[in-house]
Amino acid sequence: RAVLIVTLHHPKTSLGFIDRFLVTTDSFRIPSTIVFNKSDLLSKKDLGAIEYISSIYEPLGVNTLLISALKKEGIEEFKELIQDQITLISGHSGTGKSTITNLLVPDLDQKIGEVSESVKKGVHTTTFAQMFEVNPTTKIIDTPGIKELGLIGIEDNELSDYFPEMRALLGACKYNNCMHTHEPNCAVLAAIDNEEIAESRYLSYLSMLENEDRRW
Ligand SMILES: Nc1nc2c(ncn2[C@@H]2O[C@H](COP(=O)(O)OP(=O)(O)OP(=O)(O)O)[C@@H](O)[C@H]2O)c(=O)[nH]1
Ligand SMILES: [Zn+2]
Repeated sequence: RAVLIVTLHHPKTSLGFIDRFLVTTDSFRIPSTIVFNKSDLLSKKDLGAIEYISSIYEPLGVNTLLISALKKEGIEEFKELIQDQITLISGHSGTGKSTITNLLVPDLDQKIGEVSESVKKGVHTTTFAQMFEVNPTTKIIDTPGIKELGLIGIEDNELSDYFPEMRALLGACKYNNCMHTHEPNCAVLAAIDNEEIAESRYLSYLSMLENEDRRW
């Protein structure tokens, strides 16, 4: 499983970044979970935003979890999620990956970086991926904070295969080489009109198509 640690603030994680991550994990058929960390910092409005984001991703088979590593809230659910598996933990620098790893692997004192006030993107304290044993059947791989996530080796014409809601419409467009951008009788464009596909997801798709190197 791949877990993406997401924070709304300090640092802010964009939907585009989430979508890039999910395209990558989907292309490797790795089940993914979005974990919202730093719940202790969230306002009512923020909680509404998280509910909205969850409502986009849950129907796509990406489950979501709200935790506070600082207040140790939601950690039991997190442990259940990763039990008896190898889990890749990813996310922007400063989202709390090291703090979470420390909670899961008690006899470990990983260096926890301060999120720098000026940059708000955090300083890189984890510089290479490390595997830790939570218990004999449960391991986590803590990856360095990622600022840019490249989608290596995905061709334009296969990109929509890694968006589950577009994949579900495979063969439904008039043209079988449809890129879902302007073509007549495009099932994806129709689904966006019907609000069956979230606009933010489609915008991420377009942005990934536009950016040759597929970086944010
Ligand atoms: N308020 C709050 N702060 C948190 C929480 N979890 C982590 N932090 C703080 O966020 C900062 C960054 O945490 P780290 O665990 O170093 O983040 P990281 O994702 O490992 O960062 P890199 O190692 O740079 O990739 C630290 O100051 C933590 O104390 C949380 O749940 N709430
Ligand atoms: Zn189409």
